[in-house]
Amino acid sequence: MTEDQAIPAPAGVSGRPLPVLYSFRRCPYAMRARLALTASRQDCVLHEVVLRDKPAEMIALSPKGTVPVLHLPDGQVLEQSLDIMRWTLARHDPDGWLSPETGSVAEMEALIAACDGTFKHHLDRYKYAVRYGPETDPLHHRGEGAVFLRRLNEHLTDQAHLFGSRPSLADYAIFPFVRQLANTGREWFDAQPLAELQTWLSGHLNSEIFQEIMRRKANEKRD
Ligand SMILES: N[C@@H](CCC(=O)N[C@@H](CS)C(=O)NCC(=O)O)C(=O)O
Repeated sequence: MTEDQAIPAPAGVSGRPLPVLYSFRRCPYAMRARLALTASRQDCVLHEVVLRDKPAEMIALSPKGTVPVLHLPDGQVLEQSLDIMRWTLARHDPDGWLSPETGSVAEMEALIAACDGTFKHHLDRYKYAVRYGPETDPLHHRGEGAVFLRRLNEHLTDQAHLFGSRPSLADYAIFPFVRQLANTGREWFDAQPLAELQTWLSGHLNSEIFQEIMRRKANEKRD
């Protein structure tokens, strides 16, 4: 992706204006958007946002104030990570993310909804328990999150990815959130009897596409 060029309508190599992506490197929602844009070879202008100091032009486009936001050259604004994935893959899906080998698009969407719903609820209360008050027990929420991890592991018992032998929309939409839970308590995660899930996660973390979307700008500070 081209980084930090002038907005609102910078041109790509073809001379056509490019979409502008407002993103935050470590946000799992922004990761899934960057993964899909990269897979579909959709060039964008990438704006790395500081979450406590969001740019006024992003808030003007999307007052709800979350990343990712994709501003298309025709003025359309996509402000949900899954909408960005669906939009770009509908235009170009060379690796067949929308055509799972096993199961259907509806089944992928249902698994993603469980990730974004119940699993994310427990993940937040495990990772950021103090934000939810003293009665919030992070270990209880870790245990509840593990219910979804076991569900994922079952998908992976006879295939390398959630919907077949190659990764699909579901894998790329979900693994950034599993990464976040694993990083919150690495020893605990590694000790779980979830061998297939652990292999799946490390495969994604070591993949070329993940390395690419996590690459820092030359002048960016490490966090
Ligand atoms: N439903 C949204 C959720 C996006 C979201 O919650 N992003 C977080 C960062 S991971 C955010 O921007 N939070 C606002 C903030 O922290 O100020 C999506 O799928 O894009």
